[in-house]
Amino acid sequence: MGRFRKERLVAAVVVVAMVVLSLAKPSDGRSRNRPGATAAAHGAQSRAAESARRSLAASSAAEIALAKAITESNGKGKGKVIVLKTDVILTKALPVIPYQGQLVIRGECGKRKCVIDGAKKFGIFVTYTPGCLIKLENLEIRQAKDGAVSGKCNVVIKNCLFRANRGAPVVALGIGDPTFDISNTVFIDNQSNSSCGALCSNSRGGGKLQNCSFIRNTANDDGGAVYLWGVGEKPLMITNCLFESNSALRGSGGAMFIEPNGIENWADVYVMETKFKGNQAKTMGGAVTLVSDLKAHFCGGVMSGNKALSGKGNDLALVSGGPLPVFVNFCPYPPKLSVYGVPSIRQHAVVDSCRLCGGPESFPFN
Ligand SMILES: *[C@@H]1O[C@H](CO)[C@@H](O)[C@H](O)[C@H]1NC(C)=O
Ligand SMILES: *[C@@H]1O[C@H](CO)[C@@H](O)[C@H](O)[C@H]1NC(C)=O
Ligand SMILES: CC(=O)N[C@H]1CO[C@H](CO)[C@@H](O)[C@@H]1O
Repeated sequence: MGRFRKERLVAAVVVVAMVVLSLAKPSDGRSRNRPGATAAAHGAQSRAAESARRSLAASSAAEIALAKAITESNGKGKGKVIVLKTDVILTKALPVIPYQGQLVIRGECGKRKCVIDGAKKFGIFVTYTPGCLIKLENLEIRQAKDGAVSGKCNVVIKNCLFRANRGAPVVALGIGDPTFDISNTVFIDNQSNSSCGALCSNSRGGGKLQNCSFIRNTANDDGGAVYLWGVGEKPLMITNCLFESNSALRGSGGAMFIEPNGIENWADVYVMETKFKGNQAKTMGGAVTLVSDLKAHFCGGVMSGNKALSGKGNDLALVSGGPLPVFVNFCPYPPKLSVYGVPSIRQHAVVDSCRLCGGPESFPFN
C-alpha cells in the first residue's frame, strides 16, 4: 500500500521490539518573533501558537508510528511494546489489529496518563480475529466514536482512564474465548446507543475487574456500565470496584446486567468488596440484573441509593431465563436490599452464607 511507503518516509522511530515515541525536540520559538515586537502579549501569543504547532506535530508523528506498530504487531508470542510519550489525537482510523497481533501500549507521560483521543470521529483499537492480545497501560482513552477497544483479542488494561467515549460500548469483547483483565482503571461519562455503557463481553473466557470505577456511564438498553452475556465455565471476578450513577435508560441493570449464554455449567460471578451507589434502570434491577443459570456471590460491599423506575428491584433483579433459578449468596448477611424476582422471588435461591465467598479455587460447585 502506498500509504505505508509514505509513512516510512516520516521519521517515526520503530524498533523491532520497542517503539519509542518521544516529543519532537522543541525548536526555538522565539526566533520566529518579528523583530521589534513590543507587547509581551505578542510573545506569549506566538509561544502559545508555537507550542500548539509542536504538540500537533508530535501527535501526528505518534499517530503514524502507532499505526505502523499495529500493522507490524502480527506474530504470535513476539509481542510489540509501544511506549507512547505524547498525546495522540487521531486524524484517521488506526489500522485493524492483525490476526495474532500482540500489542502492548504503554503511556509514559510523566505523572499524567498519555491521551489517545478519537476526536469524536474514530474508533480506536479494533480487531475482527481471535488470537490476539492487546494490553494498555497508563493511558487516557477518550472521545472514541463507536468503541475504544473492540473485537476478539484478550484484553489487559491497567491504570487507564476511559472518558467521554460515545456510541458503542467502550470495551467490547466478541463471541469466543477472549478474556479480560482490567485493573486500577476508571470508566467515566461514556455512553452507548445500545447495551453496556462501558464494558461488554460476549465471551466465555472469564474475566477480572479489580480496583475499577464505573461512574456516570449510560446505555440506552441493558447494563448501564457492564453487560456480560457470555459468562461460561470460567468465573467472573469483580473485586474492590465502584459502580456509581450509571444508568440503563430503557433497560434493566443500571450498573450491571449478567446473563450466561446457555451452556451446561452454571456460571459463577464473584462480586467482592464492591460498591453500587445511585445507579438507575428503567425496567428492573436498579443496580444489578442477574439471569439464570448463574451463581452470584456478593461478599462484603455496599448497595445504596439505587433505583428501578418501575419499582421492581431497586437494587437487584433475578430473572429466570428458563426453568432454572438464579442462586445468590450474600456475606456477611443479606443487607436490606430491594430485590425483585421473575417470575417470582420464591423461584430463586437467595441465601446468607460466607462459606461461598472463598473465590473460585475453594468453591466446589458444578
Ligand atoms: C450511535 O448514535 C450516533 C448518533 O445518532 C451515531 O452517529 C452512531 O453511529 C451510533 N453508533 C452506533 C454504534 O450505532
Ligand atoms: C488493588 O488495590 C489494592 C489496595 O488498594 C492493592 O493492594 C492491589 O494490589 C490492587 N490490585 C491490583 C491488581 O493492582
Ligand atoms: C463528554 C461526553 O460526551 N459526556 C457524555 C457522556 O455520557 C453522558 C451520559 O450519556 C452524557 O451526559 C455526557 O454528556
